[in-house]
Amino acid sequence: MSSTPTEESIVTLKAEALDQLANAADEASVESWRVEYMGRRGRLTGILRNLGSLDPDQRRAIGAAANRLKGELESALDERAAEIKRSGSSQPKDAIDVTLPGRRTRRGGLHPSTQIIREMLDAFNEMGFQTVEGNEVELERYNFDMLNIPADHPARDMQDTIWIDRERASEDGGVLLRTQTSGMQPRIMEKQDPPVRIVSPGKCFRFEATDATHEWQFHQVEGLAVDEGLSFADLKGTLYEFARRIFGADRKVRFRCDFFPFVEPGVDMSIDWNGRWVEILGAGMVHPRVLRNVGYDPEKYTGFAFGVGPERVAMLKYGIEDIRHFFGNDLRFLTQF
Ligand code: YSA
Repeated sequence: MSSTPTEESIVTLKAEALDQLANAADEASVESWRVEYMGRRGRLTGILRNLGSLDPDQRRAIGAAANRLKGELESALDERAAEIKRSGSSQPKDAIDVTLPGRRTRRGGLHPSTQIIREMLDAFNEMGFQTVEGNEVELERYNFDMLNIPADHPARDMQDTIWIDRERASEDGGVLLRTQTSGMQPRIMEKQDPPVRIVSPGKCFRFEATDATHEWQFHQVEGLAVDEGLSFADLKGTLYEFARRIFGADRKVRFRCDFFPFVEPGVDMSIDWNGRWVEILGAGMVHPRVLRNVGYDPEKYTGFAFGVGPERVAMLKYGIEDIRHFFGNDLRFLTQF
């Protein structure tokens, strides 16, 4: 500053300097500020240098004010520099440090249940089954009654569930979280005439104690085929081929008689797991009463159906020892797939 220093110019300089310093966000800005105000050609240095042009009284008064300001600006400078160091923002906020090593971007992935369900659906699709999506909230009528499981049937106890509205006054009965995907059988058959060949994946819920092979929420993939002349051999052939595609030709498979009110005869299928059998599905020939319930003629049509548990399939395929990992939300498990 080369003009004659005045008290006003010192007051103005102080306000500008402190304002600008407060806005200096990093070390480089603080250094530019220092040069602008206190460097060899700085604005305050200019005032101090020009004190000699003043008369003695003014020089004393303005000189004292200028020196006071110099002390204040030096303290403010030290303080601001320390603040910046403490906050670690020696870089502008949006600066990119190109010297940092690269980090892998975390990519999301499909849940293991979704992956195995897709694999299972692919196998059935290739065998001619069409995929149909179902509903998780189901009417009592489809989950139980249409499947030959009336209100007083003991099979209901084995599939105790979470009711949305149990007392609902309707001929469809209450509303519940479905216990099995089998409700899709009557839903599909009511809508279309044979031939039928569908698979329907989705979530099921049961009010039951959990252990290594039982969860209270799990998936199933339902399968249904109805046509003239379908036999138990078609059921067996379809399920053996499914097991071969998923587990390979060498894995041991066991078929056993089982009971489900909506099939006759009924079976279940297990897969060998280190000398132990783990059940993956229930199946059977569609009960004539179920066919009649949807208006099909059981003298003309026969059918087979099955319900597979994908989490159990994935456990057997990948050696997962506890089904509870699937819904534990633990990334150490989920990211392995
Ligand atoms: C039977 C005959 C048919 O014509 C059609 C479908 C069925 C299956 C029947 N709806 C059913 O749900 N049978 S099941 O209770 O034995 O379950 C079938 C499969 O679902 C089981 O083999 C298992 O793989 C899976 N599952 C059942 N409860 C489970 C479970 N998976 C995990 N946790 C549970 N609590």
